[in-house]
Amino acid sequence: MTNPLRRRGLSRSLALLLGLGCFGTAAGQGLDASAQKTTRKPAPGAAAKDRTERRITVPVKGAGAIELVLVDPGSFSMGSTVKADEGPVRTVTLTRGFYFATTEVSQALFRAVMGKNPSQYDGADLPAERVTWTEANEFARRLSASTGRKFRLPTEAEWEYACLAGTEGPYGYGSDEAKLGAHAWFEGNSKAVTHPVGTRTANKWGIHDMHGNVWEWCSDWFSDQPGSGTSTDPTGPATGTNKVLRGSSYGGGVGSCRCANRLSFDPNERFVASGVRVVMELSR
Ligand SMILES: [Ca+2]
Repeated sequence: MTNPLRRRGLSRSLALLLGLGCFGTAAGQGLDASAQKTTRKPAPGAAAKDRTERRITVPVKGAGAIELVLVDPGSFSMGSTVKADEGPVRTVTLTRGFYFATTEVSQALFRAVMGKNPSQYDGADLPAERVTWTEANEFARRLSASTGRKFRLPTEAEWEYACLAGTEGPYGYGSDEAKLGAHAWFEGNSKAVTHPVGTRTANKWGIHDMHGNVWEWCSDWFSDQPGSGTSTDPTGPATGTNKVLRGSSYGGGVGSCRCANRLSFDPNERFVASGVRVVMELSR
């Protein structure tokens, strides 16, 4: 029997790759709607080494190392009123610090850990793409096993917090759509292909490519009603049909690249522009 989600996913993949539809390019979209604010605190509960090292590299056999930056606990305004599934804007508190990879997972790193590379565009320093959520989750599990550290996919809240990087959004550098090309490979400059990870300007927390290049899987099940009021360390619904993707891709427009924008696919869908980003938990 044909899975209707897969059928729908294929057509959505094509639309998204071309920057069409509701994920598209409406100028001015969302510039005043999010009003995100962020406060940060020192990371409690972390081992002394993790509290002091803001940027670390973890060696990975066969792929050099993975670089991460420390993201401190804090509160921020999550979501926007631009699209129904992004709102309402609510206060989210993350009580634990975590390390966040400074780039998307490259194909060299993905191949070293997984022994395969599903990507359409071939290049060791290009982001791994056409990765299913199930594969992305397994990547994090194997990376943990081989390094002795705890890697996992980010929650939606962690991802959006790291994307905003203390700004009020809707982008991690502020609100000027004309500046997006300095920070993102998107439909305006990508020439419809992926580009080497970490080659656009990082956000204020030292993180690259949160806008564009490839979409990034999160651990949460998707809900079109992502909560309201306040929440602490949210992890999404207990069950669901689709998993969340964030950040848009080389085919996305300026509206699609907003920090609050959301997309979802079946966890076994091999979406054309789906990549991987990992977080690493602090040692205790
Ligand atoms: Ca990205």
